[in-house]
Amino acid sequence: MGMFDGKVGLVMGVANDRSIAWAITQALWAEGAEIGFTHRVNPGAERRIRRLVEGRQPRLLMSCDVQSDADIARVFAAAGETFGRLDFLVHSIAFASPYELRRSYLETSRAGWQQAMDTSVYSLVAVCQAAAPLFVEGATALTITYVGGEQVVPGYNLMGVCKAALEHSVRYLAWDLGRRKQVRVNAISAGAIRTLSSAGIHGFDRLRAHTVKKSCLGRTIEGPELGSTALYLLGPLSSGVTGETVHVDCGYSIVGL
Ligand code: 0WD
Repeated sequence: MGMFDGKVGLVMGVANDRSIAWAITQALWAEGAEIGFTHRVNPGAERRIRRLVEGRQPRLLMSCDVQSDADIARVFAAAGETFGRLDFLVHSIAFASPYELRRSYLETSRAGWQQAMDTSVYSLVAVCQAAAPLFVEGATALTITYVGGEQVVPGYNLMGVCKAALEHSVRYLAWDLGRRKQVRVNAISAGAIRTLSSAGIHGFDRLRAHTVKKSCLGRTIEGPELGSTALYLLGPLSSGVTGETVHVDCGYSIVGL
């Protein structure tokens, strides 16, 4: 019997088979969860995710631009019609223009800031807001952050500031949703892993190599390690845990130099 048998949720942010959201999906499926998916509004993104999930024939697979309130409303209305409720929600989405990420933080433009904050931070608030009426008592939400939100990681720049805001949003959302429906909201702070979006981070390969040198375990993390921590945070084993950022980074973030 799976830990997620009879549970249904939404995973937002599978771009391809290297996505963190995909590692989480596989862990959830292995434990019996039913999952609906949203992908970015882009024919390539749709093709890639359709290919990945077709064997499972998900009842919900829709595009959703998280910068659009109308899109979010459309998706959660469909989730309501299709599933009638949500036991969990995975938000694995971030974006900053590569142009902004190549520049120093000092040179961040207003438009670049707004786009990055909107896509990477406000989107979590927006989707939790839309999901709230569907969340069952004790439902869970999860997002993904990075140590660049706590410490200066040269090259991570604007996205680091987004992650700081995201982590604090997790705490405020944990308060609001916890008081309302015992809904828990947590974040995984993931170690560096090669995906479509991390490829946009300047010096990402150097950063991964540094992880091997600096982390307690002397290696980088693997997708399944993110999947298993997601199972813990989304499921009953973490029933007393909310508003937390759990580091899954081979101990990288606890080491000073
Ligand atoms: O090392 C890493 N890869 C780490 C990633 C370390 C620590 C944290 N993270 C975070 C990212 O910042 C992000 O929040 O994990 C989350 C997932 O990132 P990922 O799995 O590394 O990246 P990817 O597979 O590219 O998924 C991010 C997706 C986008 O993919 P594409 O490549 O198609 O842009 O975020 C989605 C999109 O699917 N996305 C959007 N979805 C809806 N509306 C939007 C948008 N406006 N923008 C981006």
